[in-house]
Amino acid sequence: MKRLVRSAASLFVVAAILLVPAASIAATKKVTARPSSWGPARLEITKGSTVVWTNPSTFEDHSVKSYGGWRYRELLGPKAQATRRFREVGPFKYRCEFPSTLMDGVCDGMCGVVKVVRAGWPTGALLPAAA
Ligand SMILES: [Cu+2]
Repeated sequence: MKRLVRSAASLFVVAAILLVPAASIAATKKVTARPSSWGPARLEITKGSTVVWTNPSTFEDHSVKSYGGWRYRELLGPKAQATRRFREVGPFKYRCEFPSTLMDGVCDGMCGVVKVVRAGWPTGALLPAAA
């Protein structure tokens, strides 16, 4: 019985360690439209996280338009925001159409990328000790 309690307790510890990273890593990150760039232009998030693009301007229009193999387009009018949850791993490139240019797959101007990576162990995580 004592042995059963102990293994149940260690199972609980292992379950707690496995559950915490998944729950704590997916997050919501903000990207701000500046007059001619994104802040930050390069964002790394974990799979399942959400990006919120915001336009703080009261008079400028921006847009979030995908390129390079995925489809997304939202107009970001003054004070507007656009939200997307990223469920797949990969680089997701986008640009604002005012202003940026796209030539031969290369963006110049107001360009950004969301790099989505798999959720991993948080820094300093303790691995369960071998039995
Ligand atoms: Cu813009």
